[in-house]
Amino acid sequence: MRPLLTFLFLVIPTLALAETYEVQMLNRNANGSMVYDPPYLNIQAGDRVKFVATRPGHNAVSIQGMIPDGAMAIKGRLNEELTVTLDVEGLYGIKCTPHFAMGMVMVIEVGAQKAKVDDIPVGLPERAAARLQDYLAHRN
Ligand SMILES: [Cu+2]
Repeated sequence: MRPLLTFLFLVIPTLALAETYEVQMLNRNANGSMVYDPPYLNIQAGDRVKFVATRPGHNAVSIQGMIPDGAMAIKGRLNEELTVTLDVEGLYGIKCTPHFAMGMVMVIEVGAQKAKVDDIPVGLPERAAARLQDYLAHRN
């Protein structure tokens, strides 16, 4: 009996607390054009992120160098609604393949908010890098 109870106490809170966060993929909002909304998320390990193809022509793909060690890269197809479970803590950078150069990127921090601007890889398109820096600087 005791091991079963221990198991239930460990597993049930995790299942009950896992949340799904929706991110819209948009051509435009009040923050500009070619944007994820919201552009920044701070979630807990085990939570899910659902990329909603609100407008056509977008996707959600991991930015190289912005995937935590041991985490799977995110690879969404164009126009596809994609739900991912993020189990590994750390910093995730997401880009829209066709609009990367226009700055269509977002940041997800799983666990503690400890990413720094220095964690953004060098060599990204200028507008993408600028938005990533802005999102990290203005998180709350
Ligand atoms: Cu796009």
